[in-house]
Amino acid sequence: EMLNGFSTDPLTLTQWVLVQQQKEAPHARGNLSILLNAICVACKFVDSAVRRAGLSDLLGLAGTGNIQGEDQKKLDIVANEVFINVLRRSGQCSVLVSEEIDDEIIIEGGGEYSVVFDPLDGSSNIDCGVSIGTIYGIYKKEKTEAPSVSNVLKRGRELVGAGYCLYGSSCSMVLSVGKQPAHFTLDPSLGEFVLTSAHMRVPEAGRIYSINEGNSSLWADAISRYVQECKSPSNGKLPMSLRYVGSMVADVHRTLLYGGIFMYPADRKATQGKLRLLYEAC
Ligand code: P6P
Repeated sequence: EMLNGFSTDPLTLTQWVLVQQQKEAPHARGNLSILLNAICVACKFVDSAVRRAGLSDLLGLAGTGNIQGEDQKKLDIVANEVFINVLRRSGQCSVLVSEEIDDEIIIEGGGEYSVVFDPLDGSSNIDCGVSIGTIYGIYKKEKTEAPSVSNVLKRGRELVGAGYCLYGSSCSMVLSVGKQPAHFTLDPSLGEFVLTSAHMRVPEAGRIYSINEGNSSLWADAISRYVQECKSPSNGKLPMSLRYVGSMVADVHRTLLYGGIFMYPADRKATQGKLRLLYEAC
């Protein structure tokens, strides 16, 4: 309900997680809720660092590289450290796997969850103020499983939770714990993510296609034919619009909200595609 532009029935992410978990798993001990709230706290810290980056010495390169062979930005390092520390302190994780570091982190005496995350995807866009994001996925370790990287080398269907946080014109958290994703928007004056859509569903049809046209000379013929159809529909319909930010979380979020298609197909340069299954397909 809205009254003079103010929601009179706000539901924060913290409350939603508790209500959702209570409904889904009434006998749960609340460990997943604690973990989800830790992820939420980490994202708020990263959002705060991203907003201040231009004003503090947080822009630019860190002078190091990551296992992906990418130059790390200072914010990459900050975001990675924040996630590792907040997740470790949550007491719910036994394995952390970050796109920014070479090996998995095993937490002795940790909890039953393993988290894979890209703490700051799209960081090549940081210095020009383009939206960037965090991507995460949560697996639950079987009681009999020893903590190891194999806890996260499972099918996506075995994820118990996954989502992303978009640091854009506003800060959006999109989160699923097995059902349709919910969308929360950070209210900076509250420091809380407030529910904006309880059941996100991509529109049936969309007028936007999203791909890096700069790679068109490298595409397989089928991709070229499909993109040509987007640009010049054989049924005489109006062409689709191209929108490509080059920051996956921004491109995916827009596609989820407005419809259409986002693609990063394998090509002669990236023969296995560029986006990493473990992190960017959560
Ligand atoms: P390209 C960012 O570096 C990223 O991993 C994704 O966020 C993004 O979708 C993709 O790479 C952009 O790649 O080759 O189009 O610059």
